[in-house]
Amino acid sequence: MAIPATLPTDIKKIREEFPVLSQKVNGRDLVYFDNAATSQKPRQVIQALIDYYQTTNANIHRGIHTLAERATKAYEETREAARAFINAESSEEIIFVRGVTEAINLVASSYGRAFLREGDEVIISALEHHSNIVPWQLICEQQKAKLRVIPVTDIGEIDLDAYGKLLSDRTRVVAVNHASNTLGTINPVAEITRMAHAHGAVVLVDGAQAGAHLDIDVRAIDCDFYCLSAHKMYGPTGTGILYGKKKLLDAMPPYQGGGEMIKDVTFEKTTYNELPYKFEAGTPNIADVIAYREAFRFILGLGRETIRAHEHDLLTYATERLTSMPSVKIIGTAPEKVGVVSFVVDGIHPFDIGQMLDARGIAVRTGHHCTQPLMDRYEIEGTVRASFAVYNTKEEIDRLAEGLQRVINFVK
Ligand code: 7TS
Repeated sequence: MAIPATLPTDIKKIREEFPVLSQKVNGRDLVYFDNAATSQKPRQVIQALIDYYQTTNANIHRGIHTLAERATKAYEETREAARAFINAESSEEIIFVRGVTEAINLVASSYGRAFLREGDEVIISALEHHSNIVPWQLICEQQKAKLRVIPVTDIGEIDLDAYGKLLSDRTRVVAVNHASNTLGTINPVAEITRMAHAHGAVVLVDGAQAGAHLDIDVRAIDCDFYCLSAHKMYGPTGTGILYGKKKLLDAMPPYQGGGEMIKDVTFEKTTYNELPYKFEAGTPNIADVIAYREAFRFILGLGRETIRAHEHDLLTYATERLTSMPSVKIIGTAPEKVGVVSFVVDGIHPFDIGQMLDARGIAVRTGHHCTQPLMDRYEIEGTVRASFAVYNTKEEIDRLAEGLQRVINFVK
């Protein structure tokens, strides 16, 4: 695509790594602002997938032949890369899953079955994605435990005073996101964890919207579980990680039964494999796990500080541009945000805005963003959401603002 000459050359270079960006959509250069749903993939991730199938393809952990050993080694190298990326103590604490949804279901189901009892409480926030709500509802119903919800403030922050009041000796689990997919709010997860631990509760952090944007240090946060989806951080779909503290994972029963997760099987009794394999039943998503390693390399190669600074610039610029439009209202104005701008426009349905922007080659998401209770909190049906990645530019935000102005002029 024609990159405006005003762009810093490094952004041009970064964009060249993403083949999908250099296309026209509906006759215009694509502006991809749906990164919170899934990010685009750099060449090195795509190439790793091709290379794997062309040179390696074999099942892991069981063959002694050369290809099987090569595949196993590459698969385990991603585990080590994931460990380092979030600063976990041991790679035994890294479980490969399909993504954040499966990670949360694993913890809710396995930890919940073993440790939740009637009258116990699980705390989530009103800022959660459905995948950090529904698994807890399911297990609470099953175990007769109670789900409690921390309210959010008008600007979209978790209300820490209210949280403090909800915590009690009945609290067993606190599950919150590191950053909100709908509002962009970055939550004080270390503080939330400290408060939960004071009551003996374990903490799960949903890092879906943090992986591509924030520094993640699970030992500094001291959370008990942390979840990532590869596809939201420049990696492939269908894989991600669950981090869990070893002593908790050791104490938890298996989530699924099958090959790989066992030590010995007889019809009378089965003993389970050690960590992390106890939680990885069956043939995993080998190719995508191997390519995930390149996503970690891509992010660390650019540097998380650089990414954060660039996206912060984009967020500030987009916020200014949209705030200057009288009929536009931004939902979620917390001082600490990742690059997400959600907004509503007086008298125009978000869906119509999304369609008209798409006609101009601009991809945004519209609707409730899988956070219906949050929409209820603000008494709206949905928003239009633009979410940024490292390859986005201010010129693209200009295109969004111009497109939006045309929609408003057209409808009004
Ligand atoms: N948690 C958060 C905070 C999310 O943003 C998402 C996906 C998930 C969990 C689920 O992740 P998955 O990889 O298991 O699907 N969020 C979005 C979104 O904002 N638009 O599309 C998907």
